[in-house]
This record gives sequence, C-alpha cells and structure tokens, in this order.
Amino acid sequence: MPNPASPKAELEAIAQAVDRVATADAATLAELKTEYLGRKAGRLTGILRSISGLPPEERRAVGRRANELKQELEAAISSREAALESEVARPSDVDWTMPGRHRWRGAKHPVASVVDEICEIFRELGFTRVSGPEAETEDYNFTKLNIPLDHPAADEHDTFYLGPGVLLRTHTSPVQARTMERYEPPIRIVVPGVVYRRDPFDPSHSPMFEQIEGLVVDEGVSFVDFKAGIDYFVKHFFTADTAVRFRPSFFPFTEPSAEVDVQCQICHGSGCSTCQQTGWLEIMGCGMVHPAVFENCGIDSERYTGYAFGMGMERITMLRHGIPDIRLLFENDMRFLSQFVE
Ligand code: 2NM
Repeated sequence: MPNPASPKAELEAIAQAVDRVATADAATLAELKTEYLGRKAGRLTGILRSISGLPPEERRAVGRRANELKQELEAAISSREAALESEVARPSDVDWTMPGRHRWRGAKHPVASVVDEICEIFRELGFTRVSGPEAETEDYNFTKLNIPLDHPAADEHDTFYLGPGVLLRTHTSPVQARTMERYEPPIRIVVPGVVYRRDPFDPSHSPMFEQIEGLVVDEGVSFVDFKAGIDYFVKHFFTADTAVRFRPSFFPFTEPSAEVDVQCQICHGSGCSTCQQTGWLEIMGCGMVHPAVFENCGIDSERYTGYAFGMGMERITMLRHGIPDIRLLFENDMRFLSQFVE
C-alpha cells in the first residue's frame, strides 16, 4: 500500500469504504476488510500507525478522525456480515417452496347466499323478512290456507306427522297465516325457511328443502301490482333482459293462480336439456290470495286484496350455478362447497 501524500485526503478516501461495505457480497466484504483494516497493509491501519510520525499540530485531528472511521467501518462490516449470514442460513433452515398452512375460513352455503340475495331484492320493494316454527299444526299448515284435510297434500303419504294434528310444515305459508292474524295490513313479507315433504332423495327432490314465500296484503292490490313485483324480482335476480311468462295454474290458497317461467338461463330460449327443449324454466308458483284464506286469518276480504308466491331455493341455486344434482347441496362435501367461497 503506497504511503499517502496527505493523511487527510487518504482518510476521506477511506470514508467511502463504509458505503461499499453496506452492499458488498461475502467475497468483496472479506477483501474490503483486508484492504482497510488488514493488520499488515490495511490502509486505515497504516494511518493509525503513522500518527506518531506526524507533525504535532496534525496528530490530534488525524488521530480522532482515523479512530472514528475505524469504529464506523468495523460496525458496518459486522452488521453486513450478520446480514449476509442470515441470508446464507435461510435455505438450509426453511423450505421456501413448502406450501403455506392456510387459515381455515368458513363461508356461506350457496343456498344461504341465494336466500339472502332474494330477500335483499324484496327488501328494496319494502318487504320485511320474517320466520316462524318448523313444527306446525294441521290448522296453520292446511286448514287456514284453504287446504282441506282430505287434500292429497295433507295425506300422511306426503307429510311428516309428529303426532295427532302436529306436523313438520310442508311450506312456509303458516308463517303468512300467523302474520295476517297478528298484524293489520299493509303487510309485505318474505318468509325464508326449511320445509319438509315425504319425497325420496333423487337428483331433483329432497325431503327437506329451503323455500321463500312472499305475501302482500293491502287495499287495492291488483294482479298488475303482482306481475310488476314478480317482474322486478326476476329482472334483478337474473338479468334485466330475462323474459318472464305467467301460466295459469291452481293452488287452493290463491285465485287466480299462476306459475312463473323465466327464459332458460342456459340456452336463452333456444331449447336445451335443462329446460327440456322448451326454452323456459319454472321458478315459482303464485297468485292472488284466496278470500277464504283472508277470512280464516281475520282479514276483511271485502276491504283487502293481496298476492302471494312461493319458490324453492335449491332449484334456483342449481340454475344459478349449473349444479346438476340437488343432493350436492345437502352432502356438505367440502370439495363441492369450497367452490362457493367468496
Ligand atoms: C305458493 C304459490 C302460491 C302462498 C299463499 C300464501 C298465503 F298464506 F298467503 F295464503 N302463502 N304462500 C303461495 C301461493 C305459495 O308456493 C308455490
């Protein structure tokens, strides 16, 4: 190492080394260490050694600066050494290619999501979401709804009886009946809930399924209000350009009654296996509430009119997601359900 012309100039050159240390790789760091702090030929070592030979007026300033730099440089070198060491240690300590342990997150069942979505659409129209008991009486489940007990629906063959006159509700309509008994019109409610029917499990049936039924009761409610309400729902749940049609039908609790079809969401009306080549999918039953139902529930049928509707949630969930078998919605197989994590 050549002796510097001026120790001050050499010290300033050495000061640059601190920055180089900060980014040096292991080999460069070793070289820098020798170059500046080497016991025999280190540049800083040389300066420190030369202090006693300097003119007295320079000694103090050069000595202080040289010691300062030595401390700085040593600190920078050891912190860089520590950083490099931890980098080098990583691959041997940890397998960075190992998949992370993911945190388990629950999610809504696809049927529950559809129920919430539909209730929200009706909420926009002023409907309140209500619920009621799953174990019911024959009176609320059938009689008050204008379904005679000799109707096939009331047969033990179709209904789960818990005891004489007590059963698992076959629809959520008993909640509508209880609401009409308890509250003055205007009434606008949607009632989601599970219902029970003695059907065997197959690709399109389940003995327990989720339904939403709705009811509107007020003065002057007409078939036009009813069609507008259903149309609003369909266009918001499906798409704004989904065609809707009403087909005459029969229910004991409504008159007139209808079935609502929407344009097939799969083929858009041209015909496919989902819509059995008709281009239409049935999504709900509905109608104007039968005056006998109003009278059975304490509502003046001369003063009030109303409409009601009911739809199966599993069926609509299947349409929405293209699910081919209703049983998938009850098995709780995580490989299936995890596809619906939002
Ligand atoms: C449907 C179809 C048509 C309905 C009727 C009533 C009540 F209680 F107001 F009379 N609730 N729900 C109804 C009407 C349900 O489901 C396919």
